[in-house]
Amino acid sequence: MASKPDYSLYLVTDSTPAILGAKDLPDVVEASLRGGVTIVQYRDKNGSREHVTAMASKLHRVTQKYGVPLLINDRVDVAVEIGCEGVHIGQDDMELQQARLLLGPGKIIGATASSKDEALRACAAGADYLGIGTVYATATKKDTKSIIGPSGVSEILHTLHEQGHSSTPTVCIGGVNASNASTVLSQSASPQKSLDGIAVVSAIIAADDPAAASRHLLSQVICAKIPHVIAAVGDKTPLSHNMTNLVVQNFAANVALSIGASPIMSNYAEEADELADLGGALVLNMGTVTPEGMKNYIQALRAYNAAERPVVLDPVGAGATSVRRKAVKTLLSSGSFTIIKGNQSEIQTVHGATVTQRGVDSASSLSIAQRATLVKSLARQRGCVVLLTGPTDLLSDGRRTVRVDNGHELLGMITGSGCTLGTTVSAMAAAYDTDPLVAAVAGTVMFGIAAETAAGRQHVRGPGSFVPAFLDELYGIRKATARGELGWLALAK
Ligand code: 3NM
Ligand code: MG
Repeated sequence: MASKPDYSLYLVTDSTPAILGAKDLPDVVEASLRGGVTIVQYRDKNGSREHVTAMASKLHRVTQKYGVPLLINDRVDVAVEIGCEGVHIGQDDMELQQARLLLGPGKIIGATASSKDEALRACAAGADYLGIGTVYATATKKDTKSIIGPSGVSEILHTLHEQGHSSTPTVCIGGVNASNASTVLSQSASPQKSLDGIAVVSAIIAADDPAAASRHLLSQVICAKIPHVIAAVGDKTPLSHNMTNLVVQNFAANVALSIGASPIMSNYAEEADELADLGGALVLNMGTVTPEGMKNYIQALRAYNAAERPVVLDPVGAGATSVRRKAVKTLLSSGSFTIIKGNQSEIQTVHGATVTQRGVDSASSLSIAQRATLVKSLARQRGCVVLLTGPTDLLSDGRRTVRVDNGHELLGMITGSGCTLGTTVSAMAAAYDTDPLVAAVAGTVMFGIAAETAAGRQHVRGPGSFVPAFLDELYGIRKATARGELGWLALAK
């Protein structure tokens, strides 16, 4: 678990009957992990050392299966004994530095902060992240110091930014649930610093269906990050280097400009080394495959991989011919991709190229659940984000799987809408390179909402008038977001 922890959806456990009920804690934790929980804290204030150690080992086996860190509340000795990923220390618990000595430098140590002073002290003592709260009054923890609300969270975030701790991850805790998660995330955020995620106990542990509750909370966290991604594109004007087919070059460049990116349509890979150093992203669009084109793709892929910049693969028509199937295999074995985007048959082909025994049936129409399994499986195999487009778009990084229901059928009646979505997510991934899944979701949601809004304009009568209206709406969303107006986000499905 060398990669940076993801604090998007932080589950804190509770074993008391009032919250856990008659359920089995490891079962509940496993269900929550299936639903997308990204980090788990085992919290048991009353259990004996034997019980806590045994349960911690059990939970660790579960979290390891999902590649998610397990932290232990307070009991540093237990964390040391079972070798889990870290601890969470409250203000009344063992000193942070002492915990660091016992755990060593590689482990995660989080701290609770209910005020600016506590937050700054914890940062100075070397906390890896902060749990900020109590946001809302909660029956789960009755001895909370103060209820600070979203405005209190916002003040602490502001102080952290001012005092040079912008990079310390933060979650908020206390009474956070599906009905207020979006509110606390948006109301506490500023362009300088926003929460990395939410920490919850009862919203998941006491839920009838912990997996569904987790999925719902996770989509709210991801949704709340969308404006930051879109704003980052506007601020950074990232290069979107497209190696794409002639049919869509013009449209893709216009889409890139509308969302605030800087397009370059260059199919000549000799330029790729220099372009890769400009901090942008590459789109490899297989729309027209030729032997010469493949050489260029591979050279550019290697240049962007070497520069550690995002690469989007758009395997257009991947299953259509043996030439394209072979091209996909060659590209997959020539480097790594950040995002693979395609329709169902393209993604099935890419998946088949990886696991070989699968046949390709472009006519088969998978259910949403089957498509979710497909994107997750391919994302795991390739270690990247997979975006499967359709009336419902499905995205996964292998751990978190998200559906997006925005879009409009007119997108299917114009040329290059899929290709330009590739361009869009490349710009998002370039500007927001800490989390390519969130970047891809942001691009997909922005694209879909722009299409819906454009299609609803009075002057739009069909595909012809739709295209310019669509560009206008992409531009409109970007401008509104830069002004902090997020009404459009309410349309996200
Ligand atoms: N710490 P629920 S509030 C464990 O404010 C904990 O530091 C808090 O439970 C703090 O999500 C809390 O059920 C309990 O409200 C949060
Ligand atoms: Mg504590």
